[in-house]
Amino acid sequence: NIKAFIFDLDGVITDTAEYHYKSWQKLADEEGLFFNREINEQLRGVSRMDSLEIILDGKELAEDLKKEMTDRKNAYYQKYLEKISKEDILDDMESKLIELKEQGFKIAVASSSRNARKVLKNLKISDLFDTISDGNSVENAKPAPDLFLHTAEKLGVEAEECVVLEDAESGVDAALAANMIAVGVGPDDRVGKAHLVYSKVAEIDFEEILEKI
Ligand code: G16
Ligand code: MG
Repeated sequence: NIKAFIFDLDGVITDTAEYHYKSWQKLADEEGLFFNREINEQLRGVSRMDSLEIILDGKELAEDLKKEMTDRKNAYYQKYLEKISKEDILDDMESKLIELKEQGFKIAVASSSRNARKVLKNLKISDLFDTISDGNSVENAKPAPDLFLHTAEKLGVEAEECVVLEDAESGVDAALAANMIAVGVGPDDRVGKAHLVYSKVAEIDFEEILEKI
């Protein structure tokens, strides 16, 4: 008996991946670190510090230096965020969200991003959600189930009553670990472990999801 839909932000509601990419690329260039789009793909849904660790690829640095680097990357990223607006909502996601609410479902955002509230504010959809969880909400990032479990608790529903929409492998893993229904958005080699997969956001069909699960 599904009561709530929990949405990942980056890759499901909007696509800020390109801005993350450009910001990491700038930092990597400044630091002489090897980075490209292929490595960037591995950062999908991964927290800021975990992303830096992937880029460092085993290279050990002092904690304060790593903190300075992630702060610098975030400053570049926030510059891009100033430019985003309602037009950056993917496809017909806003009308889909409104429809789910009208049908009586609770809806939430559960993003790894510490900038999630800022992004939602600029997209002008913050008020639609019953609750918003972000990169500050729990200690253990995706693929740990914590962020989704925390979100279900705030919604007042059981994990089994939640459907999670995710574009990242780490997010699908987190949803499955939380004992929720996982709907993947993207190629099978990325989100194929989900209960149901759509290749892109425009194809997500909520009626079908409710029928099939
Ligand atoms: C998003 C992105 C990730 C990013 C993470 C942390 O997660 O997909 O690439 O590294 O947030 O972002 P920030 O540096 O803003 O805290 P999600 O969960 O919304 O896909
Ligand atoms: Mg995502």
